[in-house]
Amino acid sequence: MDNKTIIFATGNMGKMREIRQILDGLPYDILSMKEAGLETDVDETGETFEENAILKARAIADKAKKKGIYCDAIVMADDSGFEVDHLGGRPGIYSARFMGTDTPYSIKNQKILEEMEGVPEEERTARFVAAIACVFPDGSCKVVRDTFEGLVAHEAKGIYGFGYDPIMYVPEKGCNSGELLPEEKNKISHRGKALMKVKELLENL
Ligand code: ITT
Repeated sequence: MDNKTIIFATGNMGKMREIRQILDGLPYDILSMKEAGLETDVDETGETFEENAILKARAIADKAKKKGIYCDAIVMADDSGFEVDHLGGRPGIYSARFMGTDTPYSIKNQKILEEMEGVPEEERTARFVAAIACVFPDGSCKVVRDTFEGLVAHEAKGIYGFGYDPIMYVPEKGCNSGELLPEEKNKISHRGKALMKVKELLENL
């Protein structure tokens, strides 16, 4: 039997790489929205990760419907971010937009490290959060969420991952998230754990 299709509504290649690694082995072809010819800009006007994930997935599902393509596909979207407790949860849902979307992460990360200078260990708690929305061909929608807990590091380290990975220290691993090999990060990350929940949903369809 032919594989079914999952379209992932993301323009972030770092996310897309992780999603493919984690969902590898499922009987689904996984396409980015660009590969499906369904690229679109979505205003992330929601106030939560969940709301924004649903907005992104629905926008692409609606576009597919209008074009009359991929009508049997499951459309998914990830809305995620880095929450720093001492900064009142910033950058949070604004993680991609923090200091401007085109600003390099070396600069965004440096800014957070500066804002956290002198803050004691017990107040450096932070986490990555991911909400993943799945829109099914019948129009129904499910959202899952998970977190990846850590501390704001004292310096940026590591060449793996993307975004804020270099500045989150992961106590259980004794290194920063940016120093974790992809397969190690995927086992414990917000996105890895949320996608395991998605796998369960798919297995029970
Ligand atoms: P799409 O909306 O196209 O998926 P985006 O990058 O704009 O891409 P979000 O609005 O969900 O996505 O913002 C997520 C941001 O949070 C991302 O750009 C990173 O800055 C940060 N982030 C999320 N997951 C991360 C991870 O695993 N490691 C490092 N940073 C992460």
